[in-house]
Amino acid sequence: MITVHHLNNSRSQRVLWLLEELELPYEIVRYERDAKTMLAPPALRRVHPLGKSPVLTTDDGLVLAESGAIVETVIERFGQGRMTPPAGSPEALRYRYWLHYAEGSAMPPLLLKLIFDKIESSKMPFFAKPIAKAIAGKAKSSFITPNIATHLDFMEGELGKSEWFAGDAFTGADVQMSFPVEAAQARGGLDASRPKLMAWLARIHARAAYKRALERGGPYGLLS
Ligand SMILES: N[C@@H](CCC(=O)N[C@@H](CS)C(=O)NCC(=O)O)C(=O)O
Repeated sequence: MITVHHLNNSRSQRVLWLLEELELPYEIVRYERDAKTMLAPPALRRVHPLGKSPVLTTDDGLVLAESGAIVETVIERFGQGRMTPPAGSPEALRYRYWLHYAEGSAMPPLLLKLIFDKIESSKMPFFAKPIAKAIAGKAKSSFITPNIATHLDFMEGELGKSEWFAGDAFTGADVQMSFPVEAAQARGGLDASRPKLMAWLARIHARAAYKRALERGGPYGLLS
């Protein structure tokens, strides 16, 4: 049996979605973020030393973290050729590219945005507030916001070439890309001015497996 160690409102939602797409049986062990810090509970460290979600475990002793590695491994082991382009095709290279790009390139500026937004709005002594605001504002205007925009333009352009990230077929690359694109819509300025990305989001959200994964995973804040 496959077990997904699932943190609410997190990247593990896309692992549930992948398993629903492949119609594989799985169980969920749930973890709740600390309401104040938003961090995962210590119990997750007993599953994997980093204590982050997702982690996937199997009865035969596999303990796998890192969502890109999970998506790739699940498709390789259990996909029976589904959700991955034919080996050696140009699409296979694109598939690999997006699997890495999602966490390696797209997420870092979005995470920085989240951190600096929090710094701006967090409680602190009154005399520190203007300094913190000025530093956060400068980091966002000079680096973070333009970087996010460059990534969004790039993704928009790529989706102008084909319906799905790796080509004309829906693959694990679309599952892996869902989190950064959803995060960009929630807090990175993605809106109707990038119609290809918005249409792609509408397509993934309309999939029956995506909806089933939401039902099993529970509330998913990035969509609200
Ligand atoms: N690159 C990792 C990131 C894992 C990660 O940061 N997960 C977040 C959830 S979206 C987490 O567990 N946060 C809680 C914490 O850091 O305590 C992946 O894609 O799996």
